[in-house]
Amino acid sequence: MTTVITFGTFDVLHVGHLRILQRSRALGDRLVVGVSSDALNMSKKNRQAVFSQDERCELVANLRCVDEVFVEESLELKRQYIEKYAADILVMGDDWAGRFDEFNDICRVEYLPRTPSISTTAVIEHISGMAGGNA
Ligand code: C2G
Repeated sequence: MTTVITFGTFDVLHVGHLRILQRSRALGDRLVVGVSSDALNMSKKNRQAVFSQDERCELVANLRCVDEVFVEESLELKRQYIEKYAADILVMGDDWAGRFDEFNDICRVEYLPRTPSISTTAVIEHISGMAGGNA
């Protein structure tokens, strides 16, 4: 049984998120996802997530390709999370390429290409623009 682990905020869930989770799951038999806490997201992005960590966990946990979720409290705890969930493969989007190579001693580290032309920021800007147009 091959366990895959990946991490992310997954705010305003979109098809780029879904596809990387599907591609991660296809590398093994079980997919575990660390969803960034609200505090970790704020420290990474300097912006409050639209959906709370409980809502983001609920959405991700109920995708067919996801087997288990937990709240990622700190970027510094990656090694502990990989060991706790006995992950064989760590997947990250290629926006993080090279940043997690230090974990090659305990698992395989894969960086998958991001889906082009979609992001949480773009969705938020799109909706903000629509709201402005109707005002
Ligand atoms: N993603 C993607 N294509 C997009 C947008 C996002 O493949 N168009 C991927 C990202 O590369 C990431 C995952 O979806 O692997 C989640 O994206 P974010 O929520 O932006 O996650 P991020 O803030 O990069 O968190 O421990 C590391 C972090 O917690 C990663």
